[in-house]
Amino acid sequence: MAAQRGTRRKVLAIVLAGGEGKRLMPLTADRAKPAVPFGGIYRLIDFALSNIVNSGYLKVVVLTQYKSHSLDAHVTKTWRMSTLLGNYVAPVPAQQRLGKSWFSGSADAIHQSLNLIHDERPDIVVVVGADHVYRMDFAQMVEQHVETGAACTVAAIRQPISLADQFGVIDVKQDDPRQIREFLEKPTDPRGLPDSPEEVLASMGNYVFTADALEEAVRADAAKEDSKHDMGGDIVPAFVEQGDGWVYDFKDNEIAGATDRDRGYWRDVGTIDSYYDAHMDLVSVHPVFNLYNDAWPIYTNYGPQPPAKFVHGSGDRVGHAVNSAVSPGCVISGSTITDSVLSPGVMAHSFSHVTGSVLMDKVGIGRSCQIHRAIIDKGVQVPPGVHIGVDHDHDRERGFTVTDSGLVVVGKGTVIEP
Ligand code: ADQ
Repeated sequence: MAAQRGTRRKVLAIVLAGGEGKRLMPLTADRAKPAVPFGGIYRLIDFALSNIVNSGYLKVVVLTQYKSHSLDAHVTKTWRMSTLLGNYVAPVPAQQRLGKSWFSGSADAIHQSLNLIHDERPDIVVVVGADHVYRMDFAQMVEQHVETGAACTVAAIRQPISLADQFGVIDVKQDDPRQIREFLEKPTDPRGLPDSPEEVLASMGNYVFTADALEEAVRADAAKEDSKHDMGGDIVPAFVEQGDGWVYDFKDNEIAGATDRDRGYWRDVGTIDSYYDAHMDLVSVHPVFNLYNDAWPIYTNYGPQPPAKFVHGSGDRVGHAVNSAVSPGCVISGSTITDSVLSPGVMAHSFSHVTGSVLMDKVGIGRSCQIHRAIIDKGVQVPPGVHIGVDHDHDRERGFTVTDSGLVVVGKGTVIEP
């Protein structure tokens, strides 16, 4: 089976994990975007890495750059594999550089790491981003890449035209919809699809390359002074110009155990709003994204934790949670949690209500608190009686981030006055 899926070719996977994630501030104030916690027990990068490993690719390098300490720690702790069979998931920091500068863009990150490709001598290189929530079998994309004889294949999904300026937008050839006619990185004036004017075909930031072609392309790009050395902005358009850019349509990707609801699910969690919405996709009664599909597991590591516990609190109030994901190590004592995602070690006390919120590791909620549509970062302690997300002016006065849509983010290290 594995050989029929194109995996007989030697494949190296490269994860681009250097993104700064400015639009996720303050969650990225002291961690790289791929290390941002997600879904209670995961980090964003766990989705890309789980997809790679479940696709059968076990030689993986993770190119890191910005504030990479917690990312390195997570990758090393969670993803260390037996080297007996020559398998590895290796974080490679930006220090391994050719010139004086740090990586300037994702293509430069690959250029500076060409020695890794030389060491491994793969036929095919799969390059993926590290900040999306989805399941994808890359072996099916590699199979198409080999079948078409492409040098560069780009995974694509339809997205609303209003989001086109966040994506690489693909226009395909009329006579062969698998060939890219034009690739525009983050266009401000995009054209809709002929059969659906309100949508564009967007690059998912996942690519398959023939190894030699990738090396040649990043070398040529490195020599260009006017290049931003960006995979989406420079490398893919260069392949398209040569008539060698192909599309892999994500809707053709079949995942074992997928449900009708979560088939084809893909979320770019680049902004606070999309990060929050992707959490809400997890906790609805019939989840839009189903974490419970053990045919395609999402792997992670959160250390030893006791089971979550729900207990009577003061005044015999019943501690309970509904439409919520509650991680191990949480204690819900006499408080009510609804439509929320709790990371390990959250402690919530009596008479408190938490609704539509994301609470990260070891957040403490004192007695009689009201927390509404809030994202509270690791370790923040909310003193008794405090309201968050109830009065946005007051939230801003206390230094919390409030988005246009009314989400409140309380960053790591915030001290909240009682
Ligand atoms: P963006 O995500 O905006 O668009 P970019 O910021 O380059 O592009 O990030 C792509 C990936 O590379 C991310 O996973 C990021 O963490 C990583 N990265 C960025 N700079 C890096 C560096 N110097 N070293 C290592 N890793 C780095 C991209 C594509 C679009 C596509 C969207 C899909 O450019 O065409 O539509 O992804 O979300």
